Amino acid sequence: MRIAVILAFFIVLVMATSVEALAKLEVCKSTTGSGFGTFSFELHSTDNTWTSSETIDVGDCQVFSDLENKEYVIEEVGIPDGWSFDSIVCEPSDYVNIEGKKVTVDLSSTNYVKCTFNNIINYDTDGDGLSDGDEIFTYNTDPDNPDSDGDGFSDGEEVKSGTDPLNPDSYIPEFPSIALPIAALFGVFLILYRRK
Ligand SMILES: [Ca+2]
Ligand SMILES: [Ca+2]
Ligand SMILES: [Ca+2]
Repeated sequence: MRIAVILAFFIVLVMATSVEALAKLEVCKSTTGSGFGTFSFELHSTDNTWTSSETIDVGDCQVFSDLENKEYVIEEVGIPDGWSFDSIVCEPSDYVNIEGKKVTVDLSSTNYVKCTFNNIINYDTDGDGLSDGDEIFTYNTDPDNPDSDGDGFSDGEEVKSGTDPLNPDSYIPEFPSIALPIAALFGVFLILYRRK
């Protein structure tokens, strides 16, 4: 009788340990530079028995729980205008393989991995040398107009030279760029004239 009880105990123990624990995957969205945006992700197990697609807003996380202990791929597929991809950081980092905008996570060795996809706001729509994000959030200039104050100098040039890109009375002095070559030419002519 006692042997049967011990045997039953071991059978139950073996059955309990052979049941795989379910795993959890957390995908988070961080950014460099403030702004709003909704980013799209495609997820699937490498054997394609499980697939999902999600959109995640800036600053949010999405948890996928009750996953089988196998390998999963997460890929950022939709990046809104004005943003570009920056990096992926996963914790723990031992069970992941990052390739560009895609990460393969091995949930057969661990039950939980959190991956944070970082995007950077840096698209320069009007080509003035300032990113849309910098124009909107830092300089208050127009991301669709290379010369917001219409003074003939681009927003990028003005920021670089320290003049106000929103004030047409604040512009880059033309004296050094034009006066110096004219003075040099004048000097050359004067020398040539005196030699005659
Ligand atoms: Ca710009
Ligand atoms: Ca601009
Ligand atoms: Ca300007």
